[in-house]
Amino acid sequence: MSDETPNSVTMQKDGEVAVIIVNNPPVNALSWHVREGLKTHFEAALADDGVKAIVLRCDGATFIAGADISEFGKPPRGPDFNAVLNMIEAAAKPVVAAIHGTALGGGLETALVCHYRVAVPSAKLGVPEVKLGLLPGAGGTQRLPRVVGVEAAATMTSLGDPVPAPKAKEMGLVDELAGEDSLAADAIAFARARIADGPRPTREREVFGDVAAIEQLKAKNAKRWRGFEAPYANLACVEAATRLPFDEGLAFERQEFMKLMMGSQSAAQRHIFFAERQAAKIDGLPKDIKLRDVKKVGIIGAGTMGGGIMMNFLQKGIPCTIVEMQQEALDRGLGVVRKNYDASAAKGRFKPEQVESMMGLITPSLELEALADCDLIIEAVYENMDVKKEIFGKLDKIAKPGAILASNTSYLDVNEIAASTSRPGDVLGMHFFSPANVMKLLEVVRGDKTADDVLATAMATGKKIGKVAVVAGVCHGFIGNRMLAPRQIEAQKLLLEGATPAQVDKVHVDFGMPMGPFQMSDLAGVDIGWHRDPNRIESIRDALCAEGRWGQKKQAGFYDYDDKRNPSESPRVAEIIEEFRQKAGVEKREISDQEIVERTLYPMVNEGALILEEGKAQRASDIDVVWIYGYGWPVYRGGPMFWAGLEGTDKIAAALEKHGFEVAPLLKEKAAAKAGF
Ligand code: 3H9
Repeated sequence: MSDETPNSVTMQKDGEVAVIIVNNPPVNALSWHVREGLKTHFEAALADDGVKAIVLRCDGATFIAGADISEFGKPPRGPDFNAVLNMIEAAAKPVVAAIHGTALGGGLETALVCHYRVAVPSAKLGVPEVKLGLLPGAGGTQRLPRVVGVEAAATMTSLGDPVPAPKAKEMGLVDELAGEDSLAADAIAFARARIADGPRPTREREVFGDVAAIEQLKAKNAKRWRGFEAPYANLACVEAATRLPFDEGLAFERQEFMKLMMGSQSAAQRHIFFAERQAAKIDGLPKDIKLRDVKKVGIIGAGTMGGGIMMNFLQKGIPCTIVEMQQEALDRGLGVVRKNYDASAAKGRFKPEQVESMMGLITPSLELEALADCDLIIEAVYENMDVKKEIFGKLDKIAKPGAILASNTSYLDVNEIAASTSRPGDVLGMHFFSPANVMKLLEVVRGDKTADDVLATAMATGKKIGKVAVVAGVCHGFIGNRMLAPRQIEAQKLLLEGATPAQVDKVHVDFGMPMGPFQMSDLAGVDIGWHRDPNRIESIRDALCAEGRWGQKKQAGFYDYDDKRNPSESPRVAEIIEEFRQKAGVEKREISDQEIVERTLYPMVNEGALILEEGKAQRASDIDVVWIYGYGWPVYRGGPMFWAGLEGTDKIAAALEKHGFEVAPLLKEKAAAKAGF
């Protein structure tokens, strides 16, 4: 080891047991110096005749949480990981992994070359590489089926969800559960007791279980895995383990790992891993800023949004007061919340008593005055500036000093709302996405006068309720909806020129989106934001609305729907489009799928560039996070701004110019440099 090598691995001795300890905060990732330290200390322990057994454990919050993802794509440094693992597995003395926190990815692979595993009950073990577009590339796909069998190995690798230690014990992945506070001592005692048994190399064990489980997993998850490469590569490796000798299986795994590692999907998924964590950081704010307490939350409006927002807080045990104007609306809203919880309970997600205790946290009221003791009040009434200003004006007189006043507006000017109070520093936007209890995105909209601690508290609150929170600046539609607008406008123009709703939607679904612009419009309601004058018909959408084609809820929108909401192409919509085409004097022509991409997806990148230029998003990766978690942008394409880099910003700028768009200066700059965002 060189002098500047961090001392991230150390060794202690307890009689005949050597204890090798990893300490590489924050998550004990397998950085180059950890691999080097493991090699050095295992070699020393193996060479020491006084050592009869070895324990591997970690200091800090967790066992090894995986390879160091920040090293991926950089020139290799330090010893090869597989070589280190093979050395540990070949040890002539029993090696015991002592696991707390999370043993993930390369961390579990390290535990799998140890001959035995001891874990505290709160530990979790898993191979989440698939979520990074990868597979366990250090023998995980070959060793797991030898320890837990084909079905469990296939499930763990292809889904990537960790297994709690007690379940891992049942599966044979953990040999013994240790005391929650006595892992170090228990592992040493366990190792001492294994001296007589000797080593148990995993590679020498037989693969067991039924390979049919792999096909069953594929069938069950076909929808979830649409477009993804990694789940299938994981399964191919587990399948290979059933028929290839260990070393050949390892070579196959290596080859598949490298394919994924070099591909764009994993690059995109790794980008999102870091982007999601980066989004939580607020530029220019001290990390240790004092947050305000949020112990009680007020919600104004018991509609779909208000009820959905409240559910997030109830699930975290935070009491909520919910206010509506009419008893009937309040009852209806609470009824929906209960129905949702009962449905979740029926699926086993909650116990019936949990539902009761969550419902018990609600204080319903018809008076805004009931919000006087709330620390955070979220207004979720319909989109009307006058109504919102009136509510905030009243709240100003009711809310206690220091309470945070948030609007769930999806478009409106948060500064104007804040100006209707005498405390604009306490006001900001908290824009949830529908269904608010399910969608992970939260846009936290920072007004010109929003106080730093208010912003930081809203971001931390978002995290607490399981959301991925992103800071947005005040502008029409903030980040997500602002970028949606040019896409929807262009999609309508394409209809006039000759495309059909089904063609446009198919291009988006093939791209990996959960639905296309017209399917989305039908689901959300074609009438949202409509002027409601059936005689004023200025667009295809106006014509649809005037005929009551308001989307799925009316069984008619851009598509026709049957009783089960199955869509079919609508002859009436085709007629409406044709009428409009003639009126507008537009000649019908063949529209290529590529043109649909260029005119609906490229303008989103352009709008994203404007958002960045104007400082309405802190960074390009925040925009990606918004689209992944708010709109279902395929994670394997990394979000629109990351995708722009893959697609080529020069290609995008040129196509936008060709189609008559004004290209954002930042996009032009990136295009000239052939750079991504
Ligand atoms: C792998 O192992 C491939 C192998 O098969 C080998 C093939 C040859 N590397 O999430 P947090 C950072 S692939 C580098 O906020 P938590 C993270 O960015 C890997 N950095 O904490 C953050 O940094 P910052 C398989 C990492 O307590 C900080 O640590 N393993 C890594 O909520 C704290 O993270 C995985 O996929 C890493 N591996 O959750 C596990 N992990 O403070 C990925 C974290 O600067 N990690 N960081 O923002 C996790 O799932 C969670 O981090 C964990 C802790 C559950 C461990």
